[in-house]
Amino acid sequence: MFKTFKHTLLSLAVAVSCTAAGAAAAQDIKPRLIRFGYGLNDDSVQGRAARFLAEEVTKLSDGKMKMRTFGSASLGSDEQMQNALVGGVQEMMVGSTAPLATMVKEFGVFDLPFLFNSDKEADAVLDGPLGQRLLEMLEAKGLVGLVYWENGFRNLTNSKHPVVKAEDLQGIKLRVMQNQVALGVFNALGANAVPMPFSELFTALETRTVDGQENPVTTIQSSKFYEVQPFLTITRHVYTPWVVLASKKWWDTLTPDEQELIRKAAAASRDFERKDSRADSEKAMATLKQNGMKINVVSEAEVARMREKVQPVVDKYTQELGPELVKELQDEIQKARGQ
Ligand code: TK8
Repeated sequence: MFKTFKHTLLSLAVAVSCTAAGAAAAQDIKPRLIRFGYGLNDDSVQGRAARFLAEEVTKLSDGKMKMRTFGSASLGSDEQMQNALVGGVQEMMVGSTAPLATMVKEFGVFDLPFLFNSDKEADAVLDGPLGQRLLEMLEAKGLVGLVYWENGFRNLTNSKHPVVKAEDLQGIKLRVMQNQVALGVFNALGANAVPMPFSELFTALETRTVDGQENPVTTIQSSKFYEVQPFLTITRHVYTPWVVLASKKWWDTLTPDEQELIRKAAAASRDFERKDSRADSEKAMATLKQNGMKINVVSEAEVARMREKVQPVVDKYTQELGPELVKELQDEIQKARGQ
């Protein structure tokens, strides 16, 4: 009897160690091709981070999973790619939060002006419970939100004259991102706001279909807007995040190991991208100056006047987006500010 017991124990131990070794050696990862699209050109923060992400996926999967990156909106504008992901005809992308607001209106909170003061505050809110909850809201719409990259604090450029005060925006045809909040805010500031996909923007500026636009300095530099926009006003009016997205239809076909791998690679890309974006901002400012842009920084007193001007539309959109959500966002920013 003792012998049988010992034998049973032994075979149990063998069985347990076999399963453990098997799971560690061969994760459930299949050969996959992932198409990853983005709107900026290859030589941009987005391009560099996309290549980093692709390499990370290769590394973690021992080359089984391959990511092909497509820049310059060659797979479509942010909106078009979002739809392709929902339809399951494209696997992944990165794009701004603004056009996501047409699917999950709450993403419009990031277009409310003058909320964040620093990238530290933005990181804390985005990586905190509120940012994560917004990502989860995408699932019901057919998208998996993985991580936030930094697009950054937006500034104004135009081809007419320096913008020193809000009144200088009067009559300026200004391209804005495609959602109600962005449109309402810039109209309230006195501009003539024109919603348009980013992919059409350079040509629109060049042909003077629009007079101006707003984007972080990294994008103004990498998209060469300085060639067609002599005036830059540092306003930092909005902090726009980018979201790395996967098609839910496609995501559901992945094994848990594959999903975890993509999540891990995405988290690494976020850290890489934010660091790169912040370093690149300083370089971009220098390049813009060298290329002859006339740069002014809007004064604090003027920001206060702009805030006053937009307050009625901020109140209106706060009601539409959800007063509790906006309050929570403001509280989280305050908390991050105190730390
Ligand atoms: C790139 C856009 C861009 C955004 C915009 O596809 O639309 O102005 O700032 O980064 O997402």
